[in-house]
Amino acid sequence: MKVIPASEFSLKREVEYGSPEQNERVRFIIEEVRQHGDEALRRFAKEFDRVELQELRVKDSEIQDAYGKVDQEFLEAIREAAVNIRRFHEKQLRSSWMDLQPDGTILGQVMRPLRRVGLYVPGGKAAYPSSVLMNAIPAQVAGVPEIVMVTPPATAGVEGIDPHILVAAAEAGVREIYRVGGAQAVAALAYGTESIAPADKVVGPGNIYVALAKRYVFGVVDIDSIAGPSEIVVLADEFADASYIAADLLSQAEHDEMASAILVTPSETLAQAVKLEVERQLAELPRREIAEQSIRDYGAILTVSTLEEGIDIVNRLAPEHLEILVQEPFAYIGKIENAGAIFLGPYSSEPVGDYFAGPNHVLPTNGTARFSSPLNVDHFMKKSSVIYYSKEALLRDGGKIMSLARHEGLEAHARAIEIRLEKEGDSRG
Ligand code: HSO
Ligand code: ZN
Repeated sequence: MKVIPASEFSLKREVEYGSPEQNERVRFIIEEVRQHGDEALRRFAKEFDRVELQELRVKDSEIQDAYGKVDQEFLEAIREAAVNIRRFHEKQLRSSWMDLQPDGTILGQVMRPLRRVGLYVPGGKAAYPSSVLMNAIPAQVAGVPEIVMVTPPATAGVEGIDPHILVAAAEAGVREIYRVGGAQAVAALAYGTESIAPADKVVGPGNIYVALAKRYVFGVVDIDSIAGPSEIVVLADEFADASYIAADLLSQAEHDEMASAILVTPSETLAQAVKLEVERQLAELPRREIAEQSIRDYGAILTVSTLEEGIDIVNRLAPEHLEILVQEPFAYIGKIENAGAIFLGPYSSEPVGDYFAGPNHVLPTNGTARFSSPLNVDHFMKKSSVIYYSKEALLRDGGKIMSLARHEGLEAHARAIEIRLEKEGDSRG
Protein backbone atom coordinates (compact mmCIF):
# COMPACT_ATOMS: atom_id res chain seq x y z
CA MET A 1 0.00 0.00 0.00
CA LYS A 2 1.53 3.28 -1.01
CA VAL A 3 2.35 5.90 1.64
CA ILE A 4 2.33 9.41 0.15
CA PRO A 5 1.89 12.99 1.30
CA ALA A 6 -1.75 13.96 0.91
CA SER A 7 -0.78 16.86 -1.34
CA GLU A 8 0.48 14.41 -3.99
CA PHE A 9 -2.68 12.35 -4.09
CA SER A 10 -5.30 12.67 -6.74
CA LEU A 11 -8.44 10.66 -6.46
CA LYS A 12 -9.62 8.49 -9.31
CA ARG A 13 -13.34 8.95 -9.56
CA GLU A 14 -14.94 6.89 -12.25
CA VAL A 15 -18.67 7.02 -12.73
CA GLU A 16 -19.89 4.14 -14.87
CA TYR A 17 -21.95 5.27 -17.83
CA GLY A 18 -21.30 2.08 -19.78
CA SER A 19 -20.07 1.66 -23.34
CA PRO A 20 -22.29 2.61 -26.29
CA GLU A 21 -22.74 -1.14 -26.96
CA GLN A 22 -23.87 -1.78 -23.38
CA ASN A 23 -26.30 1.12 -23.55
CA GLU A 24 -27.68 -0.15 -26.83
CA ARG A 25 -28.04 -3.66 -25.42
CA VAL A 26 -29.95 -2.35 -22.41
CA ARG A 27 -32.22 -0.23 -24.58
CA PHE A 28 -33.01 -3.31 -26.71
CA ILE A 29 -33.79 -5.49 -23.69
CA ILE A 30 -36.04 -2.88 -22.13
CA GLU A 31 -37.98 -2.29 -25.33
CA GLU A 32 -38.42 -6.05 -25.81
CA VAL A 33 -39.88 -6.42 -22.31
CA ARG A 34 -42.06 -3.41 -22.84
CA GLN A 35 -43.52 -4.91 -26.01
CA HIS A 36 -43.52 -8.63 -25.27
CA GLY A 37 -43.82 -8.82 -21.48
CA ASP A 38 -43.43 -12.24 -19.87
CA GLU A 39 -42.42 -13.87 -23.14
CA ALA A 40 -39.36 -11.57 -23.31
CA LEU A 41 -38.53 -12.27 -19.66
CA ARG A 42 -38.53 -16.02 -20.36
CA ARG A 43 -36.50 -15.54 -23.53
CA PHE A 44 -33.80 -13.52 -21.75
CA ALA A 45 -33.70 -15.93 -18.78
CA LYS A 46 -32.94 -18.67 -21.28
CA GLU A 47 -30.34 -16.61 -23.08
CA PHE A 48 -28.52 -15.05 -20.09
CA ASP A 49 -29.24 -17.34 -17.13
CA ARG A 50 -29.66 -20.55 -19.12
CA VAL A 51 -32.91 -21.34 -17.31
CA GLU A 52 -36.24 -22.42 -18.76
CA LEU A 53 -38.42 -20.51 -16.34
CA GLN A 54 -41.68 -22.20 -15.46
CA GLU A 55 -43.05 -19.97 -12.75
CA LEU A 56 -41.79 -16.40 -12.60
CA ARG A 57 -43.13 -15.91 -9.11
CA VAL A 58 -41.50 -17.72 -6.21
CA LYS A 59 -44.06 -19.85 -4.39
CA ASP A 60 -44.81 -19.32 -0.70
CA SER A 61 -43.81 -22.92 -0.09
CA GLU A 62 -40.37 -22.20 -1.51
CA ILE A 63 -39.96 -19.30 0.92
CA GLN A 64 -41.10 -21.57 3.75
CA ASP A 65 -38.63 -24.26 2.67
CA ALA A 66 -35.82 -21.70 2.67
CA TYR A 67 -36.13 -21.47 6.46
CA GLY A 68 -35.15 -25.13 6.67
CA LYS A 69 -32.02 -24.48 4.62
CA VAL A 70 -30.40 -21.71 6.68
CA ASP A 71 -28.79 -22.28 10.04
CA GLN A 72 -30.28 -21.07 13.30
CA GLU A 73 -27.39 -18.70 13.99
CA PHE A 74 -27.99 -16.88 10.70
CA LEU A 75 -31.70 -16.63 11.38
CA GLU A 76 -31.21 -15.19 14.86
CA ALA A 77 -28.63 -12.68 13.64
CA ILE A 78 -30.75 -11.50 10.74
CA ARG A 79 -33.77 -11.13 13.01
CA GLU A 80 -31.87 -9.02 15.51
CA ALA A 81 -30.34 -6.92 12.75
CA ALA A 82 -33.83 -6.36 11.33
CA VAL A 83 -35.08 -5.15 14.72
CA ASN A 84 -32.21 -2.64 14.95
CA ILE A 85 -32.67 -1.42 11.39
CA ARG A 86 -36.42 -1.01 11.91
CA ARG A 87 -35.96 0.89 15.16
CA PHE A 88 -33.44 3.27 13.60
CA HIS A 89 -35.62 3.99 10.59
CA GLU A 90 -38.76 4.49 12.67
CA LYS A 91 -37.07 7.58 14.10
CA GLN A 92 -37.12 9.08 10.61
CA LEU A 93 -40.88 8.91 10.12
CA ARG A 94 -42.43 12.32 9.71
CA SER A 95 -46.09 13.09 10.06
CA SER A 96 -48.29 15.12 7.79
CA TRP A 97 -48.81 18.66 9.07
CA MET A 98 -51.26 21.52 8.73
CA ASP A 99 -50.54 25.08 9.76
CA LEU A 100 -53.54 27.26 10.61
CA GLN A 101 -52.95 31.02 10.31
CA PRO A 102 -54.98 33.66 12.18
CA ASP A 103 -56.50 34.78 8.83
CA GLY A 104 -58.00 31.35 8.35
CA THR A 105 -55.44 30.20 5.80
CA ILE A 106 -54.42 26.57 6.19
CA LEU A 107 -51.21 25.32 4.60
CA GLY A 108 -49.75 21.89 4.98
CA GLN A 109 -48.15 18.75 3.64
CA VAL A 110 -49.70 15.33 3.41
CA MET A 111 -47.10 12.54 3.53
CA ARG A 112 -47.86 9.31 1.79
CA PRO A 113 -45.90 6.15 1.19
CA LEU A 114 -45.29 5.11 -2.41
CA ARG A 115 -47.78 2.43 -3.37
CA ARG A 116 -45.45 -0.12 -4.91
CA VAL A 117 -41.67 -0.44 -4.72
CA GLY A 118 -39.46 -2.90 -6.58
CA LEU A 119 -36.27 -4.12 -4.96
CA TYR A 120 -33.53 -5.50 -7.18
CA VAL A 121 -31.29 -8.10 -5.56
CA PRO A 122 -28.28 -9.23 -7.60
CA GLY A 123 -27.55 -12.91 -8.02
CA GLY A 124 -24.34 -14.80 -7.39
CA LYS A 125 -21.63 -13.52 -5.10
CA ALA A 126 -23.00 -10.03 -4.65
CA ALA A 127 -26.31 -11.31 -3.27
CA TYR A 128 -26.23 -9.89 0.24
CA PRO A 129 -29.08 -10.73 2.63
CA SER A 130 -28.06 -7.64 4.63
CA SER A 131 -28.82 -5.45 1.61
CA VAL A 132 -32.28 -6.97 1.34
CA LEU A 133 -32.97 -5.74 4.88
CA MET A 134 -31.41 -2.32 4.24
CA ASN A 135 -33.59 -1.70 1.19
CA ALA A 136 -36.84 -3.31 2.27
CA ILE A 137 -37.13 -2.15 5.88
CA PRO A 138 -37.15 1.62 5.23
CA ALA A 139 -39.85 1.04 2.61
CA GLN A 140 -41.82 -1.02 5.08
CA VAL A 141 -41.42 1.60 7.83
CA ALA A 142 -42.61 4.24 5.35
CA GLY A 143 -45.77 2.17 4.98
CA VAL A 144 -45.30 1.04 1.36
CA PRO A 145 -48.09 -1.55 0.97
CA GLU A 146 -46.50 -3.49 -1.90
CA ILE A 147 -42.80 -4.28 -1.77
CA VAL A 148 -41.76 -6.68 -4.48
CA MET A 149 -38.38 -8.27 -5.04
CA VAL A 150 -36.73 -9.42 -8.25
CA THR A 151 -33.61 -11.53 -8.33
CA PRO A 152 -31.96 -13.74 -10.92
CA PRO A 153 -31.80 -17.52 -10.45
CA ALA A 154 -28.97 -18.43 -8.04
CA THR A 155 -26.61 -20.09 -10.47
CA ALA A 156 -26.79 -20.38 -14.19
CA GLY A 157 -29.12 -23.19 -15.13
CA VAL A 158 -30.83 -23.49 -11.75
CA GLU A 159 -34.17 -21.91 -10.92
CA GLY A 160 -33.62 -21.78 -7.17
CA ILE A 161 -32.78 -18.63 -5.29
CA ASP A 162 -30.30 -18.50 -2.40
CA PRO A 163 -32.37 -19.44 0.70
CA HIS A 164 -30.58 -16.74 2.74
CA ILE A 165 -31.96 -14.10 0.39
CA LEU A 166 -35.46 -15.58 0.63
CA VAL A 167 -35.30 -15.66 4.42
CA ALA A 168 -34.02 -12.08 4.62
CA ALA A 169 -36.84 -10.97 2.31
CA ALA A 170 -39.48 -12.78 4.35
CA GLU A 171 -38.10 -11.32 7.58
CA ALA A 172 -38.36 -7.86 6.05
CA GLY A 173 -41.97 -8.57 5.09
CA VAL A 174 -41.40 -9.16 1.37
CA ARG A 175 -43.35 -12.09 -0.03
CA GLU A 176 -43.88 -11.13 -3.65
CA ILE A 177 -40.70 -12.35 -5.30
CA TYR A 178 -39.92 -13.02 -8.96
CA ARG A 179 -36.97 -14.90 -10.37
CA VAL A 180 -35.93 -12.42 -12.98
CA GLY A 181 -32.74 -10.42 -13.08
CA GLY A 182 -30.73 -8.03 -15.21
CA ALA A 183 -32.01 -5.12 -17.26
CA GLN A 184 -35.12 -7.16 -18.12
CA ALA A 185 -36.15 -7.25 -14.45
CA VAL A 186 -35.82 -3.48 -14.17
CA ALA A 187 -37.91 -3.10 -17.31
CA ALA A 188 -40.60 -5.38 -15.89
CA LEU A 189 -40.76 -3.29 -12.71
CA ALA A 190 -40.98 -0.05 -14.68
CA TYR A 191 -43.49 -1.04 -17.35
CA GLY A 192 -45.12 -4.15 -15.93
CA THR A 193 -45.74 -7.46 -17.71
CA GLU A 194 -48.60 -9.98 -17.59
CA SER A 195 -47.32 -11.39 -14.31
CA ILE A 196 -45.45 -8.45 -12.77
CA ALA A 197 -47.39 -5.28 -11.98
CA PRO A 198 -45.49 -2.03 -12.55
CA ALA A 199 -43.88 -0.31 -9.55
CA ASP A 200 -43.46 3.37 -8.70
CA LYS A 201 -39.81 3.11 -7.72
CA VAL A 202 -36.94 0.69 -8.31
CA VAL A 203 -34.14 0.40 -5.74
CA GLY A 204 -31.21 -1.88 -5.08
CA PRO A 205 -27.73 -2.55 -6.41
CA GLY A 206 -26.83 -4.46 -9.54
CA ASN A 207 -24.25 -4.90 -12.25
CA ILE A 208 -23.62 -2.41 -15.05
CA TYR A 209 -26.66 -3.60 -17.04
CA VAL A 210 -28.94 -3.12 -14.06
CA ALA A 211 -27.47 0.33 -13.39
CA LEU A 212 -27.92 1.41 -17.01
CA ALA A 213 -31.45 0.01 -17.03
CA LYS A 214 -32.30 2.03 -13.94
CA ARG A 215 -30.99 5.19 -15.61
CA TYR A 216 -33.02 4.35 -18.70
CA VAL A 217 -36.35 3.94 -16.91
CA PHE A 218 -35.85 6.92 -14.60
CA GLY A 219 -38.75 9.28 -15.14
CA VAL A 220 -41.19 6.46 -15.83
CA VAL A 221 -40.42 5.36 -12.28
CA ASP A 222 -38.25 6.83 -9.57
CA ILE A 223 -34.93 5.15 -8.82
CA ASP A 224 -32.45 5.26 -5.96
CA SER A 225 -28.91 6.39 -6.60
CA ILE A 226 -26.59 4.37 -8.82
CA ALA A 227 -24.19 2.86 -6.30
CA GLY A 228 -20.48 2.83 -7.07
CA PRO A 229 -17.89 0.52 -5.48
CA SER A 230 -17.53 0.64 -1.70
CA GLU A 231 -15.27 3.27 -0.12
CA ILE A 232 -13.71 3.73 3.29
CA VAL A 233 -11.57 6.55 4.65
CA VAL A 234 -9.99 6.22 8.10
CA LEU A 235 -8.79 9.35 9.85
CA ALA A 236 -6.44 8.31 12.64
CA ASP A 237 -3.82 9.69 14.99
CA GLU A 238 -0.83 8.03 16.68
CA PHE A 239 -3.05 6.56 19.43
CA ALA A 240 -4.95 4.30 17.03
CA ASP A 241 -4.33 0.56 16.71
CA ALA A 242 -2.74 -0.20 13.33
CA SER A 243 -4.15 -3.72 13.20
CA TYR A 244 -7.72 -2.44 13.61
CA ILE A 245 -7.24 0.12 10.87
CA ALA A 246 -5.77 -2.42 8.46
CA ALA A 247 -8.62 -4.82 9.14
CA ASP A 248 -11.22 -2.13 8.52
CA LEU A 249 -9.57 -0.96 5.29
CA LEU A 250 -9.53 -4.55 4.04
CA SER A 251 -13.18 -5.05 5.01
CA GLN A 252 -14.17 -2.70 2.20
CA ALA A 253 -11.36 -3.61 -0.18
CA GLU A 254 -12.67 -7.18 -0.33
CA HIS A 255 -15.98 -5.98 -1.81
CA ASP A 256 -14.66 -5.11 -5.23
CA GLU A 257 -11.48 -4.64 -7.26
CA MET A 258 -12.54 -1.02 -7.63
CA ALA A 259 -13.37 -0.43 -3.95
CA SER A 260 -11.25 2.24 -2.34
CA ALA A 261 -9.65 2.16 1.11
CA ILE A 262 -7.69 5.18 2.33
CA LEU A 263 -5.98 6.06 5.60
CA VAL A 264 -5.35 9.73 6.41
CA THR A 265 -2.97 10.35 9.31
CA PRO A 266 -0.52 12.88 10.70
CA SER A 267 1.54 10.05 12.21
CA GLU A 268 4.36 8.66 10.06
CA THR A 269 4.79 5.79 12.56
CA LEU A 270 1.15 4.79 12.24
CA ALA A 271 1.35 5.05 8.44
CA GLN A 272 4.23 2.55 8.32
CA ALA A 273 2.59 0.23 10.85
CA VAL A 274 -0.69 0.12 8.90
CA LYS A 275 1.16 -0.53 5.66
CA LEU A 276 2.81 -3.62 7.21
CA GLU A 277 -0.42 -4.78 8.82
CA VAL A 278 -2.34 -4.55 5.55
CA GLU A 279 0.25 -6.75 3.85
CA ARG A 280 0.22 -9.25 6.69
CA GLN A 281 -3.57 -9.47 6.93
CA LEU A 282 -4.08 -9.50 3.16
CA ALA A 283 -2.11 -12.69 2.79
CA GLU A 284 -4.64 -14.57 4.89
CA LEU A 285 -7.85 -13.40 3.27
CA PRO A 286 -10.03 -15.75 1.23
CA ARG A 287 -10.86 -12.87 -1.13
CA ARG A 288 -7.20 -11.87 -1.29
CA GLU A 289 -7.12 -11.32 -5.03
CA ILE A 290 -9.96 -8.82 -5.04
CA ALA A 291 -8.70 -6.97 -1.95
CA GLU A 292 -5.13 -6.91 -3.25
CA GLN A 293 -6.14 -5.31 -6.52
CA SER A 294 -8.36 -2.79 -4.77
CA ILE A 295 -5.56 -1.80 -2.39
CA ARG A 296 -3.04 -1.59 -5.22
CA ASP A 297 -5.17 0.49 -7.59
CA TYR A 298 -7.40 2.52 -5.29
CA GLY A 299 -5.85 2.26 -1.85
CA ALA A 300 -3.49 4.79 -0.23
CA ILE A 301 -2.06 5.98 3.05
CA LEU A 302 -2.00 9.76 3.00
CA THR A 303 0.19 11.63 5.43
CA VAL A 304 -0.81 15.09 6.58
CA SER A 305 0.85 17.57 8.93
CA THR A 306 -2.14 18.05 11.23
CA LEU A 307 -5.52 16.46 11.89
CA GLU A 308 -7.10 19.69 10.66
CA GLU A 309 -5.47 19.16 7.28
CA GLY A 310 -6.73 15.58 7.44
CA ILE A 311 -10.30 16.80 7.91
CA ASP A 312 -9.90 19.00 4.88
CA ILE A 313 -8.86 16.00 2.78
CA VAL A 314 -11.77 13.94 4.16
CA ASN A 315 -14.24 16.65 3.20
CA ARG A 316 -12.81 16.72 -0.29
CA LEU A 317 -12.97 12.94 -0.64
CA ALA A 318 -16.57 12.92 0.67
CA PRO A 319 -16.28 9.19 1.44
CA GLU A 320 -19.10 6.69 1.71
CA HIS A 321 -17.74 5.53 5.09
CA LEU A 322 -15.52 7.54 7.41
CA GLU A 323 -13.93 6.10 10.54
CA ILE A 324 -12.47 8.55 13.04
CA LEU A 325 -9.92 6.81 15.22
CA VAL A 326 -8.38 9.62 17.21
CA GLN A 327 -8.09 10.28 20.90
CA GLU A 328 -11.14 12.54 21.03
CA PRO A 329 -13.34 11.55 18.08
CA PHE A 330 -16.35 13.56 19.17
CA ALA A 331 -14.39 16.79 18.85
CA TYR A 332 -14.36 16.25 15.09
CA ILE A 333 -17.93 15.33 14.11
CA GLY A 334 -18.93 18.95 13.67
CA LYS A 335 -16.12 19.49 11.20
CA ILE A 336 -17.07 16.66 8.87
CA GLU A 337 -19.11 18.17 6.07
CA ASN A 338 -19.17 15.31 3.60
CA ALA A 339 -19.47 11.64 4.57
CA GLY A 340 -22.17 9.00 4.10
CA ALA A 341 -21.67 7.42 7.51
CA ILE A 342 -19.32 8.45 10.31
CA PHE A 343 -17.97 5.77 12.65
CA LEU A 344 -16.42 7.03 15.88
CA GLY A 345 -13.83 5.39 18.10
CA PRO A 346 -12.02 2.05 18.08
CA TYR A 347 -15.05 -0.20 18.53
CA SER A 348 -17.26 1.17 15.76
CA SER A 349 -15.69 -0.92 13.04
CA GLU A 350 -17.34 -0.40 9.66
CA PRO A 351 -18.97 -3.86 9.46
CA VAL A 352 -20.92 -2.93 12.61
CA GLY A 353 -22.77 -0.52 10.35
CA ASP A 354 -22.83 -2.84 7.34
CA TYR A 355 -24.81 -5.43 9.23
CA PHE A 356 -26.17 -4.59 12.56
CA ALA A 357 -26.24 -1.20 14.30
CA GLY A 358 -29.34 0.02 12.49
CA PRO A 359 -28.31 2.89 10.17
CA ASN A 360 -28.61 2.09 6.49
CA HIS A 361 -25.65 0.65 4.60
CA VAL A 362 -26.89 2.01 1.28
CA LEU A 363 -24.80 5.19 1.27
CA PRO A 364 -23.70 7.84 -1.19
CA THR A 365 -20.56 6.81 -3.12
CA ASN A 366 -18.28 8.52 -5.61
CA GLY A 367 -18.22 11.85 -3.78
CA THR A 368 -22.01 12.17 -3.86
CA ALA A 369 -22.03 12.55 -0.06
CA ARG A 370 -21.52 16.23 -1.01
CA PHE A 371 -25.21 16.40 -1.84
CA SER A 372 -26.97 13.18 -0.90
CA SER A 373 -27.86 11.06 2.10
CA PRO A 374 -28.05 7.45 3.18
CA LEU A 375 -31.11 5.52 2.00
CA ASN A 376 -33.93 6.46 4.37
CA VAL A 377 -37.67 6.43 4.97
CA ASP A 378 -38.20 9.69 3.03
CA HIS A 379 -36.98 7.94 -0.11
CA PHE A 380 -40.14 5.83 0.02
CA MET A 381 -42.58 8.66 0.65
CA LYS A 382 -43.97 11.53 -1.29
CA LYS A 383 -45.68 14.69 -0.21
CA SER A 384 -48.67 16.62 -1.43
CA SER A 385 -49.01 20.30 -0.59
CA VAL A 386 -52.31 21.44 0.89
CA ILE A 387 -53.62 24.98 0.40
CA TYR A 388 -56.77 26.47 1.88
CA TYR A 389 -57.29 30.21 1.45
CA SER A 390 -59.94 32.05 3.40
CA LYS A 391 -61.98 34.83 1.81
CA GLU A 392 -60.17 37.36 3.96
CA ALA A 393 -56.81 36.11 2.77
CA LEU A 394 -57.80 36.16 -0.89
CA LEU A 395 -59.13 39.71 -0.66
CA ARG A 396 -55.83 40.73 0.94
CA ASP A 397 -53.48 38.95 -1.51
CA GLY A 398 -55.57 38.98 -4.71
CA GLY A 399 -54.14 42.18 -6.12
CA LYS A 400 -50.56 40.98 -5.77
CA ILE A 401 -51.37 37.64 -7.38
CA MET A 402 -53.03 39.40 -10.33
CA SER A 403 -50.07 41.69 -10.74
CA LEU A 404 -47.65 38.75 -10.91
CA ALA A 405 -49.90 36.95 -13.39
CA ARG A 406 -50.18 39.96 -15.69
CA HIS A 407 -46.41 40.41 -15.63
CA GLU A 408 -46.16 36.89 -16.99
CA GLY A 409 -48.73 37.69 -19.66
CA LEU A 410 -51.16 35.18 -18.20
CA GLU A 411 -54.45 37.03 -18.25
CA ALA A 412 -56.64 34.02 -17.49
CA HIS A 413 -54.68 33.50 -14.29
CA ALA A 414 -55.35 37.09 -13.28
CA ARG A 415 -59.05 36.83 -14.12
CA ALA A 416 -59.49 33.68 -12.03
CA ILE A 417 -58.62 35.90 -9.07
CA GLU A 418 -60.39 38.98 -10.34
CA ILE A 419 -63.73 37.26 -10.77
CA ARG A 420 -63.68 36.42 -7.07
CA LEU A 421 -62.57 39.85 -5.94
CA GLU A 422 -65.36 41.45 -7.96
CA LYS A 423 -67.99 39.23 -6.43
CA GLU A 424 -66.74 39.03 -2.89
CA GLY A 425 -65.10 42.43 -2.52
CA ASP A 426 -68.45 44.25 -2.67
CA SER A 427 -70.24 42.05 -0.20
CA ARG A 428 -67.52 42.62 2.36
CA GLY A 429 -69.57 44.91 4.41
N1 HSO B 1 -20.26 -2.06 2.70
C1 HSO B 1 -21.31 -2.28 1.74
C2 HSO B 1 -22.47 -3.02 2.24
C3 HSO B 1 -22.26 -4.42 2.65
N2 HSO B 1 -21.22 -4.87 3.32
C4 HSO B 1 -23.08 -5.47 2.46
C5 HSO B 1 -21.40 -6.16 3.57
N3 HSO B 1 -22.53 -6.53 3.02
C6 HSO B 1 -21.88 -0.95 1.28
O1 HSO B 1 -21.03 0.05 1.27
ZN1 ZN C 1 -19.32 -3.90 3.43
